[in-house]
Amino acid sequence: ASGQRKFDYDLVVLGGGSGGLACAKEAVEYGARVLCFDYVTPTPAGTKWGVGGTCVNVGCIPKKLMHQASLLGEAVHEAVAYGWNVNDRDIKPNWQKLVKSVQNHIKSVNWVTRVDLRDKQVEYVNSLGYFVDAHTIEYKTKQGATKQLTAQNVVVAVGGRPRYPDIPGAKELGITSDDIFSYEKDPGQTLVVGAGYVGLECACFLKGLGYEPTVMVRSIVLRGFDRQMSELLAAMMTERGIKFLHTTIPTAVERLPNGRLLVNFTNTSNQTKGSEVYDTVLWAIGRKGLIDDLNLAAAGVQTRNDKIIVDGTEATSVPHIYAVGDIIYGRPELTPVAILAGRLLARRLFAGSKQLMDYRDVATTVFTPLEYSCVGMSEEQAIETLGPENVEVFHGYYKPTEFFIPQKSVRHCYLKAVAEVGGEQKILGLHYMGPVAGEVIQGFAAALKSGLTVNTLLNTVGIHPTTAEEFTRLSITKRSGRDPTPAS
Ligand code: FAD
Ligand code: NA7
Repeated sequence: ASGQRKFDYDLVVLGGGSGGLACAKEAVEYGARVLCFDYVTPTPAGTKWGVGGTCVNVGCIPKKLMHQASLLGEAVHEAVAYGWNVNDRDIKPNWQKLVKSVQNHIKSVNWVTRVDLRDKQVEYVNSLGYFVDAHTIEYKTKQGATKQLTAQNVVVAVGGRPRYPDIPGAKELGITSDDIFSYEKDPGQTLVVGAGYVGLECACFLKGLGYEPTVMVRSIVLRGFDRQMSELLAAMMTERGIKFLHTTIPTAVERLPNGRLLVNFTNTSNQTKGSEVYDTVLWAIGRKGLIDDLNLAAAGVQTRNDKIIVDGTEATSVPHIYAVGDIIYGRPELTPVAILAGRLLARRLFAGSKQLMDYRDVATTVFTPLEYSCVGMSEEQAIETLGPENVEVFHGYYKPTEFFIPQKSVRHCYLKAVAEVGGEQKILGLHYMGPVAGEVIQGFAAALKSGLTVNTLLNTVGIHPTTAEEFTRLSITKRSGRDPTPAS
């Protein structure tokens, strides 16, 4: 009944990132008429990028490529121990060349995304969309005209952007993860402010590429993650030569006549003031949800802090307006979470599905040189939920076979399983620090979601020689007090 349609579109998606694109593309599969807005406001340093959102342009993808570049630098040195004849021992990366390769890949993904949208007949508008009322979205065309369109359903998937501290020089002189992956200058000596996973990952790939990063930590590293694993990770980073300024906050940044950046800071534990000179200052102090441009009040959508409140169906306070991805209050900020939530929402809206997004037990990885991956509860969460007497922790250090020949430090390869004490000893959380952690934990995440127990884990025959097999031979409990370090 096309002539009778009340709205221009069945679905308008605000934000063409991981969640928005997944939702839009799934919705057209079921015959919905879909339009997707995506617009990137340039950073204070002037960086901008194409369609696809954070993950593709300034998140997961360039981060993983730079992580890989840094691991390869390490591998070249190890290759010598393995008998490779590497003639030029002064092995150095070329930052500009790396950035170009990374950006070329991103541009190809932008291109494929646009072609995909065209093929699937998702209408794409490269403008900032905002509400006029609960069913009407307004935007400006490239020519400056103001246009409006109506939608039966709206999905807000606008994601977030890095925060800047409110101190002199922050925006003018500092950069963020939005700039670093396309940064034209060698970053040089870099101060990374913030010790969440973004800050640690950036510091690690910079170190691997030969720069001298310092991480400024306001309170603790990796708030929200398992404490023991986080401390182990920081110790591993320190051992690799990454400097930490603990309990320190920046107070001002100024440019010196020689072009370098003078950062003033205060150590909050003893109130001493200090300063240091760097080539680059990278803010990694968390992200802000992009609600300011949306005019949400006109639609009646409720927010908390800078995020949108949704129920178990991703519906906001206005029933036909939904939100998915990083913009949702209180959910994991990860690409696969945004994608699955977007896809399931489209199926519920247009294919009669009832399946809800399950935000529990989402696995994640911190891409530091020895990677850290986990799924389920941290040791602290388990103890808080069940009480210390009801939690058993199996743990062990291990030596990856491939570490022996280059005589790599094995002290930080560690894993643990957090389990219930009684009954079938259900596993509540798995934590792993070592090579290719994400690849190791992904399969175990499916097992954990299926109700994995200690018995099943220990009855699983490992694949030898891998690092993942260590999970099948965890025998030492923390409670036993036995040394979890292997004998040789
Ligand atoms: P986004 O992907 O941010 O997309 C939102 C889009 O909407 C953006 O393009 C934005 O410009 C646009 N937009 C905003 N407002 C409007 C508007 N009013 N109108 C039109 N368009 C608008 N996740 C992982 O799973 N693994 C990782 O390894 C990982 N690494 C990361 C590394 C970094 C450095 C960062 C910053 C993030 C990383 N993430 C990672 C997180 C991941 O990128 C996000 O969780 C994911 O991109 C969120 O998707 P989204 O759809 O919610 O939003
Ligand atoms: P996070 O995980 O929010 O981490 C931000 C880090 O920056 C954290 O260590 C904070 O310390 C620190 N921080 C925050 N504000 C400041 C100021 N003003 N000065 C100095 N240091 C500060 O953000 P990420 O960008 O790493 O990750 C983004 C999201 O992805 C995150 O929300 C996760 O859910 C997933 P604190 O511990 O608060 O003292």
